[in-house]
Amino acid sequence: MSYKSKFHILEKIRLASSLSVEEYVKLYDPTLIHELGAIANEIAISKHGEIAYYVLNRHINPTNLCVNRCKFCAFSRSKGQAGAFELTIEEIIDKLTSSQIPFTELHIVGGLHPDWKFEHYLNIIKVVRLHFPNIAIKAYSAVEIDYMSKIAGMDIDHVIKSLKDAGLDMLPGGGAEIFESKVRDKLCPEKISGERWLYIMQRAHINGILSNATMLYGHIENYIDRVNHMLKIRELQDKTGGFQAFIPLSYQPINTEIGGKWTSGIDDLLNIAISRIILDNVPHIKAYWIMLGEKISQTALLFGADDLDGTIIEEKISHSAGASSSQSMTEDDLQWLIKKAGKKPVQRDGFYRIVE
Ligand code: V47
Ligand code: SF4
Repeated sequence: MSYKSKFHILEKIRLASSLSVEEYVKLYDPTLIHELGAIANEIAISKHGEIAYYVLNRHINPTNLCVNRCKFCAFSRSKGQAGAFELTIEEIIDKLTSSQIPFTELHIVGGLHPDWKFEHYLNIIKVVRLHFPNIAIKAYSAVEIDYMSKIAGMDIDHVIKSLKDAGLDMLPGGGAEIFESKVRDKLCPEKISGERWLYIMQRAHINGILSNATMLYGHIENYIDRVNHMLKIRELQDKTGGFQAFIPLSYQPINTEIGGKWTSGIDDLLNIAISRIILDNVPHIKAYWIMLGEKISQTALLFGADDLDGTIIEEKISHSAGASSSQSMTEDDLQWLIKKAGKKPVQRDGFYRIVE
């Protein structure tokens, strides 16, 4: 890109003007990383001051049995395959009650189990809520919600309302992958379409359930696919305002059917900065340290991210695919990473309320 055209595009971003898809795509240029990082950091500061959030949270996966077998997923198994697991509700509660960390947010996602009924998915939420009345329960991706509506023969609104009555607070942002159907058909042909994912999120927001949004990048997509993906999230956010955070998920290639390479640090940071710029209507950009690694996610706090996520405790999805980060971080570690990025660590709960 010529100096003139770089200058012109950066000037437009500084004036908070929207760019065309082609112009956003041009931002994926390593020579722009300093300027984009500085602009994205300014946007984050204008929204959150010098704060960077972390949360005491826990992940749990009730099962890795899945009737979809996405080609980037090293976590899922078919029935009878080595490594397949399904936790009983008692086992889930045992794991949760034996956690050392007093978590305020619980993240529950898993596979599309071939035999479980909707009532089982519902009971998991009911029993967890009974044992943990005060935590935020963030459970079931849009893909799981769609599956529940199929196995229960219920419409999406009915599924969401039943889960909400059982104690669900919000939906995680998984399953979005890349909306572009040409890519999606190659990555995960059995998965719901991008349009369906957006529809389910819209219904969740309308029914009072907030959610996150993700984008899986660094596999076979191109920059146009990434930009279009984020623009679709921005468009829905303009209508509902229901997305709390955007989380770019860097592809982990080990043990997957499509294989491929790890993302580069430069791509990770550019992507964080560009997402902060495009998604100016989404409050938070999460640098998910589990996938980005501790050092890149810390650096991302100066590139537009304002949330490191949390203690996690147990992570299976990206570690099945070779993630080399640890599975858990202490509160001290999270605070240290944030402070060393020159930001003020603030503990949040699932709704981004400050925990005193
Ligand atoms: O939907 C699967 C992704 C997602 C791989 O909402 C992979 O707060 C990288 O959505 N490499 C689940 N990614 C994780 C997720 C999430 C994580 C943390 C926080 C939140 C939130 C949501 O993981 C899946 C899929 O997109 N995934 N395989 C892989 N090999
Ligand atoms: Fe199943 Fe989700 Fe893995 Fe796809 S990404 S195979 S839907 S667990």
